[in-house]
Amino acid sequence: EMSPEERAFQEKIDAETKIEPKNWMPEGYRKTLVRQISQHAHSEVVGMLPEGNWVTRAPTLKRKLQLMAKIQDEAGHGLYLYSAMETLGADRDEEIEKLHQGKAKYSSIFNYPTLNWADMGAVGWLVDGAAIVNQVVLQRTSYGPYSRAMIRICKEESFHQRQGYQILLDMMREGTEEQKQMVQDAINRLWWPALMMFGPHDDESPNSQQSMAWKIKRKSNDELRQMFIDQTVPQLEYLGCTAPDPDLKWNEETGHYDFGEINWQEFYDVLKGNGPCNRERINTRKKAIEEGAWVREAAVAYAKKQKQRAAA
Ligand code: FAQ
Repeated sequence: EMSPEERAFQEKIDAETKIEPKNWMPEGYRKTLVRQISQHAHSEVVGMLPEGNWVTRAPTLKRKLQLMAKIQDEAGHGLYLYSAMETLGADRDEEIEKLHQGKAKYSSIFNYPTLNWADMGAVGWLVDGAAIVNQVVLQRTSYGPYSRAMIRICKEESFHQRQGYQILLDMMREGTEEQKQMVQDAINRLWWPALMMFGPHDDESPNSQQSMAWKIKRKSNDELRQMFIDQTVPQLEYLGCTAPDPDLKWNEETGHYDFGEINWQEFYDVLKGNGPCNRERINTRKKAIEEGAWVREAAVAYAKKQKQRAAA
């Protein structure tokens, strides 16, 4: 049975009124949001690493600047999201510590390596592409601060998606035979991991039902995955590439593409920390925090000094 507070809360949700930090909310709603938003923030931050791998090897100065700008955007997204999470009473340092101890999840996709320059195109096109499909819907999520963070994030992600696709188009149109093969190779490796970003099938997704009722999630994992496939396959064909999925084909009757089954064993292995790069990613983040400690200390000392001067 719902308490009167809970009923009033659900009525607000049903009426599409946003829930704000100081409003009453069920403990489960708060916990679910802290879980999802912290995982989302960690994903943005760890998500910088596969692309960071190519900053020193970008083929031209222009490409390097674009890549650096994109990576900085991801850092910014992480910061908005940690702030949104803090409005729920969660502690940023504690949540980051859980990440470093391997106790917190972040998107499975960032545990795969980026092996050639075409991966920078494929990450922008497929990974940011999948992220947008998920996040456009999250602009309508019921929690105000999360929903507002998504609006700006989506604008930046669409720029990322286009710059990624442009890298691939240039390689396919003007590249050598070897460069064209690099594009196909990047797609072969990242295609299935991109589809895994949407999470398990709806009937295997323990959080979906309650999150949909609370309108934290507005569309299900399988619905979003299908939307992504439907919008991406024509772009794949325009590139002149193929997907590593023999079952991928247009279905006249449903008006959607049919596609093959994801390797769920691989998905759960990556979630457990056993993907190709999990350990490397966490170690890199820990090292970054340790090596940046002096910068944070200096900033705090400087702020203190300025405050004392202002008071004097
Ligand atoms: N990876 O019951 P559900 C980006 C976990 S985009 C890892 O269905 P839920 C941009 C799930 O957390 C990527 N874990 O869960 C960028 C749950 O675990 P828990 C970030 C996954 O929450 C681009 C368990 O499996 N985007 O960063 C994954 O209802 C390029 C059961 O699953 C977001 O985080 C996965 N793929 O639905 C940055 C979007 N899938 O906590 C740099 C916001 C599922 O119970 C470069 N998040 N799990 O132990 C969401 O929309 C949802 O959390 C889902 C999962 C849809 C990801």
